[in-house]
Amino acid sequence: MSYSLKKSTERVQAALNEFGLELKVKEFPESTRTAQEAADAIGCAVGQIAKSLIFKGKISQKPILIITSGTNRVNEKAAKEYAGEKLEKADAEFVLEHTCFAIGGVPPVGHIKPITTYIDEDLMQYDEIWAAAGTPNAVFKLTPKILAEVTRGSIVKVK
Ligand code: 5CA
Repeated sequence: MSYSLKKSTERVQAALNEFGLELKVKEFPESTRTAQEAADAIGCAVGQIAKSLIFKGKISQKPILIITSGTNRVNEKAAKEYAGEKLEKADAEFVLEHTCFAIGGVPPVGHIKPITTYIDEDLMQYDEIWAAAGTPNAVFKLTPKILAEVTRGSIVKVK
């Protein structure tokens, strides 16, 4: 099946399979659209939810992925230091265009093209974390170390 015809969760599972790490998408009957809802459905702390947020480089117009702990907000001033340019929040259309996933289910991997990625250092304290898997009711569990490996993300202070 072609990339675009597969269901969003299947595209994420296919991307995860390529890492050969037994990472499995889990679908919930409840919403996992927000970090709080995801934590409630899973039964974990909000901080253990890895939020995949897409920003747009003000100069380059390139997408940048910042994966934050569920309780943190991105400090856009600090982001300029590591990203090398000012970042603006991407709109829904930009997110879809550059990831092929809709807001509320954007995963940290499996995007249509590779995206420069930064990871919140606060995620590194947990034994396990959960990330969105393509839709607003699908997630997968992994370790922060594996997140850094599979995304090739740089670990930074986001807040
Ligand atoms: N599935 C959950 C938890 S794993 C999830 O994806 N959470 S999230 O935080 O990573 O994605 C939702 C985020 O999308 C929000 O935090 C918000 O920053 C962003 N967002 C929501 N609406 C918009 C919008 N209209 N434009 C741009 N970004 C938005």
